[in-house]
Amino acid sequence: MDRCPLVAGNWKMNGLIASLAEIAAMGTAYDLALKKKVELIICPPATLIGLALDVAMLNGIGLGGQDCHAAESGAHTGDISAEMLKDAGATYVILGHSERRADHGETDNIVRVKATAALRAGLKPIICVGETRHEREAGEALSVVGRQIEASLPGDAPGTIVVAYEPVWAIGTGLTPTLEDVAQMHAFARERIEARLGGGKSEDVRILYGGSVKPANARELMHVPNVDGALVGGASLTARDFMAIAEAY
Ligand code: G2H
Repeated sequence: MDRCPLVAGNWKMNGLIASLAEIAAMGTAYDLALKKKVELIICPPATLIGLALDVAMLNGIGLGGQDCHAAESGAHTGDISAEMLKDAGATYVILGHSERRADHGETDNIVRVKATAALRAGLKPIICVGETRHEREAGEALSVVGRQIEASLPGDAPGTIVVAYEPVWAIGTGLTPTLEDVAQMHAFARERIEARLGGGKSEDVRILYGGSVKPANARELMHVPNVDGALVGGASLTARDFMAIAEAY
């Protein structure tokens, strides 16, 4: 199965207008040879999506949101709908990131409803799953991730969804699982995605690894079977590090 790798930068709550210069520098380094090998997107704060559109599109870099509301519009102060992200120029949206699950009480059910809204708006959802340190130490990593996949993915999702496996204990900590653990989890995740979607559709779903991806570990992580790219946080904030990760392909 030919799945084009995706390297997605999650800027989280970082980035001011001056940071657009980093996207411009990424675009300069995203040459034709690299474009043939890997798809790049940046998910900046929503305040920057519209402003980043010209420079990103000019250079073939896609844009994504970091969350969306399940409703199309309405009385939801402070929220942004999938339609609004799409209107601003996004083509992807990250959903169910562990920071959203922890800080905003997002459940698998909420994530699934948001993913359905994103698909309806024409966005590709990047649905995040991953176990906590406590769950891994208790031997529950596979069952937790299996349950999250079952409950967070819309059952009738077309092949445009992306799943990101992000062990919570690896996020922003500099820690990463062993390559064997990553291989085991990604193979398991594809099985569970197939059980959820059926009809061989899991073969079209890209499964990203996320959690302390940096230039120094990108190459080994990206060549693990069933790893179809990376969701990168801290190392996506500068063109130098993000492009070094993209070059790992
Ligand atoms: C995990 C990741 C990006 P970092 O949250 O989604 O962040 O690469 O900083 O661990």
